[in-house]
Amino acid sequence: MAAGMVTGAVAALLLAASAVAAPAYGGTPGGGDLVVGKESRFTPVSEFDPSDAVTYDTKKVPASARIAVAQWKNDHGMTIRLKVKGLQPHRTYGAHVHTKPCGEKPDASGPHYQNRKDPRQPSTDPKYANPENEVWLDFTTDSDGDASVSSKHSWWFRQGEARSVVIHDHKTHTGQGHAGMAGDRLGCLSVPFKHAAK
Ligand SMILES: [Cu+2]
Repeated sequence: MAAGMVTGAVAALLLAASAVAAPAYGGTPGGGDLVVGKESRFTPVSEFDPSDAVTYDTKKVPASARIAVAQWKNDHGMTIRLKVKGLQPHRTYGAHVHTKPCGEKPDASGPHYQNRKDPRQPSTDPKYANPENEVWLDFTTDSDGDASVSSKHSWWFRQGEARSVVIHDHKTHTGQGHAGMAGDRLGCLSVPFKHAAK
């Protein structure tokens, strides 16, 4: 089951040490082994670099903001955590794991990763487009524009099919016909998520 936990203050503290990779991923949610950790500053599309986070809207996701994504392997499966720093304060954003890497165009990151794939794409059926079958990382920022959220799953990604985390304009919808939709794609970080490592 997916569980969203927002701990903005902790995110601010941990992300403050952004020059050093390790501290950003401390405080493992649920325990386990860190298998992927990536941290980056958002850069505008005009300076697009596949290794950095990109912002498609420098007002809602400022070019100075930061993002950190981590994946842990643990007894129940995996935990994905997203941390952001320096976004708009007291604002709710949608966020998900997507199937393709970020590109210069917001659509480059493709659809959401789904554990059980909806035969009908784009998927807006709540039976498939839900936070248990996909990885949803919606968050609300604190007064500094910081947030941290994690999502736990009993399954693992298929190899090469989970490639990015996308930040959207608003909270993710859940109703029939618009489930999984969260508005414009504001920013993106390509992440080399791991498949089941036995
Ligand atoms: Cu998305």
